[in-house]
Formats: sequence, structure tokens, C-alpha cells
Amino acid sequence: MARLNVQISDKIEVFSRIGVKSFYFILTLVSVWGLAARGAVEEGLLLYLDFEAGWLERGDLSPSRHPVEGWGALEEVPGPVGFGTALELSSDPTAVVRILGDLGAPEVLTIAFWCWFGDPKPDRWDYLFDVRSDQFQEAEGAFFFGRNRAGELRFGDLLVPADGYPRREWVHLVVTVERGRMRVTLNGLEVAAGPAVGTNLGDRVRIGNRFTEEEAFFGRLDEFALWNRLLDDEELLAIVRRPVLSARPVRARAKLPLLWGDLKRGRR
Ligand SMILES: [Ca+2]
Repeated sequence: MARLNVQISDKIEVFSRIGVKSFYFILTLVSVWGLAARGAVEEGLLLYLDFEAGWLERGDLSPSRHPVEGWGALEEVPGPVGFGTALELSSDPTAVVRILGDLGAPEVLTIAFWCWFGDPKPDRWDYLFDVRSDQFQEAEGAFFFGRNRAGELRFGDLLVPADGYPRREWVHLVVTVERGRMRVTLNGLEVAAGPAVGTNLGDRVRIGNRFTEEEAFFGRLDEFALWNRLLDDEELLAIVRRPVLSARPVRARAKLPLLWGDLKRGRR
């Protein structure tokens, strides 16, 4: 009986060891998977602004942690859902976000953000971002993304016609530059492609205005992020479904519920 007890207790011990080991093994796998998923999006992330409460003090949330400066009557407005608050720029033409820090000249570039286009004011340009300066222009590799007097989006020589993008609703905009070619996608659909602009960002990055800071974007921005690499489809899906660097899920009435995925599958 004593021997049997030993055998049973041995088996229980062996089983419990395997159980505990399996538990820790699964826990490790889940942790590694979680870190890998988060690490993947963080890889090459040069800039990230979530425009949540205290964003100006917290600055850039990417690993680079660039300080950020705001100018003019910047006003946070409630985002429709899911991504908390957004940055409203249309009330002050001098509103701007300046990035204080050198973002370099990456060979590959992805810029992604949520955007709410208001109707442009007649005879006025407005700007989503600009990396030019008085001394540093497009010939030296700087660029801008703006909207001209005709309401067309302009990025380098690329033009998106005035009726080629949605107004007064949130859209996810991705701009990529690589190997001499650049693309603009709205809600996962390519709307423009052509020869690349330069990608010299330096310390001149301004978001929501022209470098002269007098022609603010007539609309709202949220979740502004910039990488020195291309993102794959899985990563792009992840950043339309949740904030770039947070596990906080999008609530039911998301800015763009599943639209990206539907577009990818060609159902729309
Ligand atoms: Ca936000």
C-alpha cells in the first residue's frame, strides 16, 4: 500500500509538474506573442501623437520621445468614438503642432493618421503636415501634404481630386514613400501613386499647418504616427482597430468599423 501511495503521489507530482510547466509555457507564449505584437508596431516608429488629454505635456509617445510644442488656440474635441479625443484645427489658422527633435531622413516612410476633412474655405490652402522651412524646400528633400484652393489634396506632384475623398466623416489616411515611389491610401484604398518626394524630415516637422503657420488644416486629426518602414496589412488593420500604442480596444461604434477589412476583401 505504501508503494502504491508513492507511485500515485509520484504520478500526481509528475502530472502537476507537467501541468504547472504547461501553464507557464502557455503563459510565456501568450506574453511573448503580446510583446511581439506590440513590439512589431513599435518597430521603426519615429513619432506618435494620440491627442488624448495631456498630449502636449506627454509629447511624442514613440520610443524617440520627441518633445512637442503647440501654438495658437489648439482645442481638443471629443472624437466620435473609440479613439478618445482628437485635435480640432479649423478654429484657428495659426494652430499647429511642432515636433522638437530631429527625425532624420528615413529611406522608407509611412505616415498614418485619422483625418476628418471639413469643407475647405474658398481661396485658401490648408495643410495636414509640412517639413519645409524658409531655408529648406522641396529641392532639398522636404515635402508637404496640403489641400489647394480647388479642394484637391496635394502631396508632392500627386493630386487627389476634390471629390476623391470623403468630407465630414473620419477616414484613415496612409502615406508611404519607398524606392522612388509613393502612395496615398484612404480607408485602405489607393487614391494616388507616383514618383516619390524626398523624405528629409529633420527638425522641421509641423503637423496641422504650413511651415509659415498661417494656414491650418480645416478639420481634425487623430492618432498621428510615422514609421521609417512599411507596415504590413496586419499592422495596418491593427492600427485602424485600436490606438497605435495601446491595448485599449475600439468601442462598438468605431470610427471605421471593419471598413478596411471589407475593402481588402473587395466587398465594397
Ligand atoms: Ca485620440
